[in-house]
Amino acid sequence: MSDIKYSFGLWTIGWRAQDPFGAATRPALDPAESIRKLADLGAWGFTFHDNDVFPFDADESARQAHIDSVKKAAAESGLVCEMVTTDTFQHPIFKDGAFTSNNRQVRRFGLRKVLRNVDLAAEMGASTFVMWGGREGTEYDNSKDLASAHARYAEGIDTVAAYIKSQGYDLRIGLEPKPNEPRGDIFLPTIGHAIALIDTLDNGDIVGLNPETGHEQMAGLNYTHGIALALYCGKLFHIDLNGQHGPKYDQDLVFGHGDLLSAFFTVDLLENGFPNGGPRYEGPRHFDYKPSRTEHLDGVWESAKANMATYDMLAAKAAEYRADSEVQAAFEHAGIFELGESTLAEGETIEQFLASDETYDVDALAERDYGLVKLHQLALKHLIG
Ligand code: 3MF
Ligand code: MG
Ligand code: MG
Ligand code: MG
Repeated sequence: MSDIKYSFGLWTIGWRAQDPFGAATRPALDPAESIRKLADLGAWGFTFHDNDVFPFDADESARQAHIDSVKKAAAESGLVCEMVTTDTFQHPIFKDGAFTSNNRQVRRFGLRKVLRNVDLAAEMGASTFVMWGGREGTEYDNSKDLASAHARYAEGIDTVAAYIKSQGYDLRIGLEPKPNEPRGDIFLPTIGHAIALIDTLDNGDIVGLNPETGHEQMAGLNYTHGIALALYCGKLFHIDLNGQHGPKYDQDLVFGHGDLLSAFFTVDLLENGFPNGGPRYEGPRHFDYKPSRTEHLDGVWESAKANMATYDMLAAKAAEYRADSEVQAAFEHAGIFELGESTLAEGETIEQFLASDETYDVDALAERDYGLVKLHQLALKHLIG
């Protein structure tokens, strides 16, 4: 196993494989046992929703007993609690949303649940607090005043961020976009939508993104492009890696078991950065996948290992790809390094630019061959050759 910091949500391996058409196919796992098992398999960290660890209706002593059991397993196994998130989607009270429910009492209840969980995240030593608003959305476009819904969403996120600051917690919020499922349309459906809303917040400096591979691909989008934009904007706070085959239901396959080429370029970006330098992702390589419903407990742990093994293999391939002088020459030929040069010269004003008598050989420029197919074939050669 490499020294890459891999992390898993307790709800991933803990998923009992119930779906809209069938009952669970696996028994419940004890969170503390899962933590020990993940540590044995070589993972570095874990993450959880409040209700992955204690039930929604747990009384104070039961809640504390569950938390203590997880803390003990973490301390004994050395597995790091790096992110905590809140379940605002399972209980029927959230059927019309938490922060964006039309019902103000539901919104106040949801906010209280999230703030309580911020305290728990800080207590657990997590550095990221993820917010996936799975029920924030609609089935019908006339279900809500859509401006008020976005205002309430922004208000909720800003309130949580303000609370984190007021308590002096070392936590940043990662919003997780998803286009649909369980709602027909979920608010903040993509990375770009979330970045736009963050820009309107008073406390947006500690609010960023937790993009999930499959969620962007469900929207027909390119995950690597999405996390590149988030990095460029200084907003890639955390990631949910998994596999997906294009726009359909949220498959949550093992990382690389969906679009493998896309997974290769995701790993290449995460491990090797942009060819011309720039911001790097420093957080854990976190998996949010589901062991398929066909698998029993052996398959659960095999699939957990498969995420890490696939990432390791892709990281090794991506390192060879970047180190290959033929690839670097193809980068040069393609103009990838030239794209790192600013279009206007340093200090050149718009007036100077417009006044210059620079001419362009339009025919020659139009005939330029970028060699991008050759470059891509080199990537493919490194991936599967
Ligand atoms: C749903 C998800 C969520 C989020 C989680 C926070 C249940 O499609 O991806 O998992 O990832 O709520 O990380
Ligand atoms: Mg998913
Ligand atoms: Mg998901
Ligand atoms: Mg996720």
